[in-house]
Amino acid sequence: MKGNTGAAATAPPGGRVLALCGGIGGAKLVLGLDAVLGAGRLTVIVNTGDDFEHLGLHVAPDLDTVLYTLAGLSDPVRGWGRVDESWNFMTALRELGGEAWFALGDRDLAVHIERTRRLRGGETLTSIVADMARRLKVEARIAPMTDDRVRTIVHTPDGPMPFQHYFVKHACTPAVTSISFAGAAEARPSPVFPGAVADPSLLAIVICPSNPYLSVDPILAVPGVREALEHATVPVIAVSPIIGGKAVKGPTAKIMKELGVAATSAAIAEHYHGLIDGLLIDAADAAEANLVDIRVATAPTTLMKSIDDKCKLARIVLDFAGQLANEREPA
Ligand code: FO1
Repeated sequence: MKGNTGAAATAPPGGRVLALCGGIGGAKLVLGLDAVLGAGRLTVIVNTGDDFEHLGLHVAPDLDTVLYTLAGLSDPVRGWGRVDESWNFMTALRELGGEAWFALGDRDLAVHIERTRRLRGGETLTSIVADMARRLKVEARIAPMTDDRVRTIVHTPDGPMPFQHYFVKHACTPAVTSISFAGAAEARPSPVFPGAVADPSLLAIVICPSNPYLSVDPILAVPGVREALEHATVPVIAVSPIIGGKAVKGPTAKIMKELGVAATSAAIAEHYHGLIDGLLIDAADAAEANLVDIRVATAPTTLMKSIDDKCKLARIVLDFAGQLANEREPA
């Protein structure tokens, strides 16, 4: 909201929201935003730095997590993969001594096979995801951050590791010394992104409570994305993934400590400095609000267990965005 055009304050109630998202944690808020906004008002740009080629297939875990979550098909316990999954393929693969460290369920496999076939036929990831979402009756617009190849590399004392090797094969155990995004400098944003940012009915841009280092930074590393957020004419709001010094799930707090950063919401605000207008934090961290120089709102909880929790948090995010837009002086 750096341009002060007042766009969000005057936007019609039917305006749109653009969300930047990684996997499981971010997808929960995306589900709440979609439910609260109503049909077709949400665009989600998803991290593809976690994508990898495995068993000859193009696997896109964060895209699939968002797709399954919005389609009501995600496994509620694991958070990734499909509900009511069966594992015959993995059992048979293990019997053959195949590479079985990354679990591909039988139903999930269909998405990887179909996506790989279409990519090999020359279709873009943006087009494939849009079509799969339509077939699975998802009304939100889901797009990858880019159609180009960007791969998150986790640097550790044992050497560089492709993301899924660090995350799944090594269960996030190695210490992280730095993170890089191979191919990002040459990548272009998905064609969905410029249109979504420039949409005159856009109300807000939301950075979901995904891991800032592993899930959001790859999106911001695609040339043009960070700049678009910096110059956005609507409020840019992040939801902190940290509660009381801990991450709800995953290695966010561990990585922050390893990178020499305190695992606090104040440090999240610092990480997104110059990019966001407001940070939404959990009431447990309310004391940190004074430590940062951007607007902070507190939610009674940022934990999202039930659909009700997700909708409540989404409403708080949207109210916060509305407040920030209204507080601006007229152009
Ligand atoms: N996570 C795991 O911890 N173990 C797995 O075997 C695994 C398989 C898997 C298959 C498909 C998929 O879409 C996601 C999968 N994930 C698995 C989750 C994935 O590694 C993470 O969600 C992300 O990449 C981090 O956002």
